[in-house]
Amino acid sequence: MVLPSPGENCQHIRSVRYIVLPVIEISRQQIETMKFVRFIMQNAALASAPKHIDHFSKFSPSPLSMKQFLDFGSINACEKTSFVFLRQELPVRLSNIMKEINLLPDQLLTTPSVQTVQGWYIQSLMDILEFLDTNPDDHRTLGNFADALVMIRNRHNNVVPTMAQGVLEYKETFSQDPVTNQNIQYFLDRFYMSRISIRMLINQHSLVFDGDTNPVHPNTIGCIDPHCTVAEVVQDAYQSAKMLCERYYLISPDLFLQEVNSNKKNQSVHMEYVPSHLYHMLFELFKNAMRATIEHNEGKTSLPPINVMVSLGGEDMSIKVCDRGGGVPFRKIDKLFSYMYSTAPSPQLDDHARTPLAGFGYGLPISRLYAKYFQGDLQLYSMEGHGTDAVIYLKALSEDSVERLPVYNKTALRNYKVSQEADDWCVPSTEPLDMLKYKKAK
Ligand code: W6P
Repeated sequence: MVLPSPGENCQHIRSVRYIVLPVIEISRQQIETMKFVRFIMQNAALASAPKHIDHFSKFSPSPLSMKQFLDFGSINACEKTSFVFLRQELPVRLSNIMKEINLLPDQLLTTPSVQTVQGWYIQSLMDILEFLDTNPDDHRTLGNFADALVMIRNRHNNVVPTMAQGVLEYKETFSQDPVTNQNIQYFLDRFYMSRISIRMLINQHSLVFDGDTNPVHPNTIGCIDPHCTVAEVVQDAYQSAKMLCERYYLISPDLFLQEVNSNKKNQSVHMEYVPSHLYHMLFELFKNAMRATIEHNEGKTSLPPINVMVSLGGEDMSIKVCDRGGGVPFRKIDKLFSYMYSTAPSPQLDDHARTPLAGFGYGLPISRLYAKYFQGDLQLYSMEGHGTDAVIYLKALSEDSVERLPVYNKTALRNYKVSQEADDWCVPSTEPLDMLKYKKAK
């Protein structure tokens, strides 16, 4: 193929009075040729992706502790250190989870949605690999890297709804059996946990090294508040849920908040944490608690309040959100956390006025992942007929708050290869046992 060389017929000199302007005139044919060349070159670059994925997936991700995150944002570390760490660690985390995407059943892997998501991951991996042979001492490198991170983060903004679309297509064509549910659950828990961790790394780098302090929260280090006042986040999340609730139901239950600090009596509870993660979890729990409270107490003149207890111990910082919304039967609790069972067509397509306060989408399973991300958990204790207690468990000590990351290894591979036995317990018979048969046999 012959490429048009500049100077032959691309560039002309046009003089306008005394000013001489070089003007690049390119024919449509040449534009098409250039587009084609770029397309081929990009694809050639993307074609090498599997080789890179194989290489980087051989490394285990390196979980960071809360303390290490804070160190990156203090005098101990600099942007260069962070850059050198991230240009290795981000490809490792991306490649580890990309290996698992490839293990999805073909009918899910080949849906347009999952293909789109996979394309984003490949593109982002290649974007970061560009920096492997750049000079960390060149300040332009650091600037370009920061720009690349912003672009990558934006590229992946819609991963959750796009994956949900894939799951929707998959479950419409295939059975919704417990084995399928279990496999989707296993993958998406790991996939979204990996995503949370990658976004955390990107956010920390961009927030800490953008040169400004956060004007609203000047003491935060990136998105970590070293002195996060838990009760304040509870109040914020409650207020937001209350506004949403009143839009739909015109009323909302009150909040009754108590605190126990077993370490420093009569002092409010503080911890090193990511306020946005805590807010996300609490907002989700409040929406659920409010909906249950209102729907269970329809027609009554007063609503029972939502009781919240914040408790700091030596090891745990726990938050319990209690509603008297009639509870959920035990059989259905796991389904509240199931990606497959809670994937419904977007409620936007439905009657807008009746958009439910909560109950659709991935709010609960993803909230639980936020809790688990720094070694905590989120559990529901429900009593059908009465109400539900939701408890967020977090690590009180920052040295215990270490990222919990999936790793692609033989065990993970095995979990995708074997389809877990559906059930190895007897199915109770509906017919009463005929004891007469056994008597005769004696
Ligand atoms: C319910 C169901 C639920 C889920 C999560 C949190 C609170 C509640 N209450 O009835």
